[in-house]
Amino acid sequence: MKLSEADLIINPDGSIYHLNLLPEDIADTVITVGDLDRVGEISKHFDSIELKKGKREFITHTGYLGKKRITVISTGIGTDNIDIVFNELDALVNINFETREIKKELKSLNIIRVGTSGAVQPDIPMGTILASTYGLGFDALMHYYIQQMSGDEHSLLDSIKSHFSHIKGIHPYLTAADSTLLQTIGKDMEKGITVTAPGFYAPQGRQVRAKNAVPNFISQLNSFKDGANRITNLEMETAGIYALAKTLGHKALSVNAILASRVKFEFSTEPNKIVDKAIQMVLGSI
Ligand code: R1P
Repeated sequence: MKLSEADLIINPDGSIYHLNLLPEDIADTVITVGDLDRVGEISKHFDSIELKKGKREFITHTGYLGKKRITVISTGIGTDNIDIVFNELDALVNINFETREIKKELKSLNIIRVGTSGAVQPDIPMGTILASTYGLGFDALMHYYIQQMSGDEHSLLDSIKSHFSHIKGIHPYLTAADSTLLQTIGKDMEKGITVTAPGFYAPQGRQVRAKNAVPNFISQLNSFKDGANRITNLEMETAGIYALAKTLGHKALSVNAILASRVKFEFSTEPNKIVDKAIQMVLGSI
């Protein structure tokens, strides 16, 4: 089937619409970050950088760490941007841009998020590096896609839905991390379920001036338990990354640098050091 020019927009120079990248520009291992400035903080560790490109908030550096070719790309904030980045990364490897047809042999990328996050459990201090066992989406992205779920994901999601059933308008979705990436890159990291929120303030339980509709949000998150599974942290991309990666046949892991404790009302005075620790752990095991 030939994809139309409106469904898949290719720029006149042959690059994909938002990311401004050509198919040959990306490696099979991709690190995603929210913050544009973090792209350089990662690529400065590369032995060589082959390209730097960008458009809007989507900055890309591709290079080599030893013999391994790696792409680092910024997504900006939120699962709406994850929709763009993941569909366009997938198109770059799995669609023939000449014929606009889906390739017969599909490629599976290894995608690792290095992002920041706040802990919701009292025993997870600032400075922790946490690998998300599951991404739990409180946003709406995956209501627009057909998601294939495993039996384990279904039963954990059922238990989560009943815990949060009294909160109006929340229809969560859930996806597990890629088990190989979790056991390798995530090996020495704290683990837990990461909640992906559709905002930073009230959707993450922050009370500033606008009145929150959901009281005690953080204690509702940290009181959930199902066997060994508990909710450990909050951020804004992981659930979309896990769910879209799996839907498109890619492997994903989200690594969270814990900058804040939401139960102790603390924010780190040295956030860059914590992010750097996460970067070192990922690059050391990639
Ligand atoms: C909010 O400040 C942003 O920080 C976190 C959240 O997921 C959100 O994107 O991650 P990044 O530091 O990777 O952007």
